[in-house]
This record gives sequence, C-alpha cells and structure tokens, in this order.
Amino acid sequence: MLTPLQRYLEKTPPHRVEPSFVSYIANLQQIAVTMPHIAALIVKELESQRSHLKLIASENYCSYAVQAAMGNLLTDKYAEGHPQYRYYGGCENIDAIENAGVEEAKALFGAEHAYIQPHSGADANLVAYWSILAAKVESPALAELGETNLSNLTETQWEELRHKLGNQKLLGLDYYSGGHLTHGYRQNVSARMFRSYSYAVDRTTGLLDYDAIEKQAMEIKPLILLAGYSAYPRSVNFRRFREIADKCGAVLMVDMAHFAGLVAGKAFTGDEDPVQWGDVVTTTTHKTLRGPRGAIILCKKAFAEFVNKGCPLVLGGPLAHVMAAKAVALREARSDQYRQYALKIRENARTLAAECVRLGLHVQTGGTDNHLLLLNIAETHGLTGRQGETAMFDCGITLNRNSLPFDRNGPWWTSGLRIGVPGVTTLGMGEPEMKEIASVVKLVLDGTKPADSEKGGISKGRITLDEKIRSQARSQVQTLLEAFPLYPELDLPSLKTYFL
Ligand code: DSN
Repeated sequence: MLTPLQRYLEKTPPHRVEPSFVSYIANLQQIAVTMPHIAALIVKELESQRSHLKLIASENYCSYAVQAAMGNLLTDKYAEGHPQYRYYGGCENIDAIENAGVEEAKALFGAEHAYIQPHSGADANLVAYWSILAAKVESPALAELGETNLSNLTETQWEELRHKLGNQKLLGLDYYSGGHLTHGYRQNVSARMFRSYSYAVDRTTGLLDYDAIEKQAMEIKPLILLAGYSAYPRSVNFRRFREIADKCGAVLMVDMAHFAGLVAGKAFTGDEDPVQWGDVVTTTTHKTLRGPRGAIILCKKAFAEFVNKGCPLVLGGPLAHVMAAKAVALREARSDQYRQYALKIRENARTLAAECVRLGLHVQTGGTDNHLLLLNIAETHGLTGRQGETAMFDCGITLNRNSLPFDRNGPWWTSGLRIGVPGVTTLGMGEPEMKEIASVVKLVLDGTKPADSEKGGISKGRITLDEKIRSQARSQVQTLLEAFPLYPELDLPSLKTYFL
C-alpha cells in the first residue's frame, strides 16, 4: 500500500509539488505510524483554523520555518543553566542556539540584555519578579551580612530574608482595566508573593491617567511599578511611566506580551517603546510577534545576572527546540516585510474600530491605537461577553469575551468582547475586509438575544440566534476565509483523505 506521501507525489505533476506540503505530509505520516489519532487531530485543527475567522487578539499564525524549528531532535537535550554555564555536558550546540536567539532579540529591540528561556508569559513574569527581588532585596541583604551564598545563611538569617522577600509591593494595572492575571490578581501567585496594589483606568475616559497613577505610586512606593496589558486599546506613554518610577523609587517593569510585535516592527517608537524606558521587559513570542509559543525577557545590564538565573530560580530545563524557533521568529521580525505587517496591524485595527463606531457599536475609549479593540455589548445589546462569544463562534468567528473597566458582570460572564487583528492581518486582509468584519459582528450581535434561564429569569450564558442571520453571517465569514486561506499550500481535502 502506498504511503500518503507516495500518494501525493503520484498524483501531482512534478512542477506542482509544494515543498511545504511535502514536509507536512511527511511529518504527519511519521506521527500516524505511532498514533493516527494525533495526526488526524492536527489535520482537524488545520480545518478548524481555516474555517474560522481568528479575531483573538493574542493569537497569530507563525511561519513554516518557525514550526519546523520546533519539530526536531533539539527537544531531546537537557541544558539547565544558561550559555557556557550549564549543568549538563554536550550543550555546545544549545549554547550556540540560545546565544543566536539572544543576539536576535537584542538587535531587534535594541535591548541591553535578553533571556529567551521562559516557556510562557506567566513564567517570564515570575522570572522577572524574582530577578528584581534578587537584585533589589536579596543581593543588598547578603551584602549587609557579608555573604555571597544563600546556602551559608543561618536558619534565622534565611527566615528574615524570606520575610523581606515576601513583604514587597507591586503596583500594576487592574485586571478589569486590562491588566493581566499575573499582574497581581488575587487568583494568581503574583498577588500572594507581593503586597499587591493596582491602578485603574479613568472611569469616564477609560484611559490611563498618569497623574493619578503618579499620586498612587507616591503613596504606595512600590518596589515594582508594572506597566503593560492584555486588554487596553490605547498606546502607553512609557517615558511617563519611567518618570513616575524614578520619582517613587520603583523598578519599572513592562509586560509587552500583547504589543511586542508593534515594538519590533517599529509601529511603536519613542515614548511608546517600552524597551527604551523599562528596566525589565517581558513578552510572549506567539502573539503579535508571530513566533512559537513561549516568552523572552529584555532588561538593562544591571538585571542581567539575575535574569540569567531564571533556571533554576523558577524554570526547569530550557526548551531548546522552542529557543531555536524563537531565534527564527526574531530574525523574521527584523525584515522590512515584518515592519509593514506591524504598521498594517495598527491600520487595520483603526479601520475596524472606526467602522464599528459608524455602525453604532460601543467601542471602549472610542477607538484603538494598537492591535485590539473592546466592545461593550452589555450596553448596546444587553448581552454578556459570554453570550457574544458563543454567538460569534456559532457564526464562524473565534474571539474572546473580556471584562471591561468596572465591569458589573464580573470576570466570568463579562460585558465585553475583545477583538484583535494580528491573525487576519497575517492572512493579508486590509481595509475592505475590516469593514466586512465589522458588519458581520454587528449583524451577529443584532441577531442574538439572551435566552431564558433554566432557573427562571434571563440567562447570562445561553442565547437564541436568529437562523437567517446565522446563515448570512456564516456565508460572509466563509467568503472572507476563502479569499484569504490559511497556509494555502496545504491541500486540506487531500490531508483529510490521507489521515482522517
Ligand atoms: N491569554 C493571553 C491573552 O489572551 O491575552 C494572555 O496571557
């Protein structure tokens, strides 16, 4: 019996053979030998992603080169430590890979130092927090005791130091104002490690109020002033944050996970560039940056030796295959093509927001400066975010519900939808498509009503969706997707024949 690859090559004229497709089939074929179910699910995921409009602000589509860098024998190597300081032998190639990624990150962002091991944004934030604690609390405490090694402390000295480390203040953006769980939210370890405080956006404008933040920071005097967000639609003035941090004596940490691609592509420069102004900057690599799932940390030289100890401080062995993919993605982000992409993200988001406003939707703050916008659908349609998210998915759109500032519907149901354009911009969509997306979103919201709750009253989760509207919306979405197919080289019908 012929293998899938043989079947493909047999039916395809040599000049039509797609190298990317050949390697996809070869990989799936390899997987299917051991576990056909997993090969089938990868094909199904391609089908799902190709048949839904991806408006999740934190997702994107990476290149084949990034994917290939992750799928290989690099995963077999242990390399705890950092380049030239490993706890295992035979790390010379991993050292070279990590160093290459570090150099790419430094060059791309103009950073003094880079650390590319963190497995996720949450890990990167933990490493950053503990590096700052090590630099600002642990190191001076050791110096005062005339010690250099923690292991030499007596039980009493160690207890005192642990108490000091656990008694520091963090001031970050409130979760409801668009901050991240790891920025001091009580359900996250960050709020348990620190005495955690938050600043909110202005209740009337929905914008960051730097004077109010300064006043709060001067009262609290945090060890760490944290800027950055997961769901704030406007640009941030990091020079102003720097001034506030200097005034209150804080370390300025920035989580740029969402907008790192805009910084990399020079869509954010000057006051909007956090790397220039922050002491320690974290980012994921898979959002606007369009790399593999993972994270990196950029910092000033003063924090470098502490950040480099992320493993073993917080992390386990680095994922060499993912570090290789990060290096590839960072190199891709240094291209002119990527810069155009970053600018296009901003342009597309603005067009989408303006069109939503024109259609009568409530766009928080009236627009956007970055890659995302927030809709208040409780106000315009009496729906929870959860209901809006369900209705959109039903019509072929993936996006996520989001809390809005001072949200009365809480973090589960929420009142908002967060819409991001990095994915659709990667697919090549532009102004006409943004207008079409706004019209579909409006159509679906207009056709959705809260259903009666099983317990009586109105449900916060269940919906009724007008059948005609559902089918019209699905057809508009499919037309968009067919014009901008995901990974067009991959022949999905053939993959389904071979692997499902
Ligand atoms: N989960 C990411 C987001 O969607 O914003 C942040 O971690």
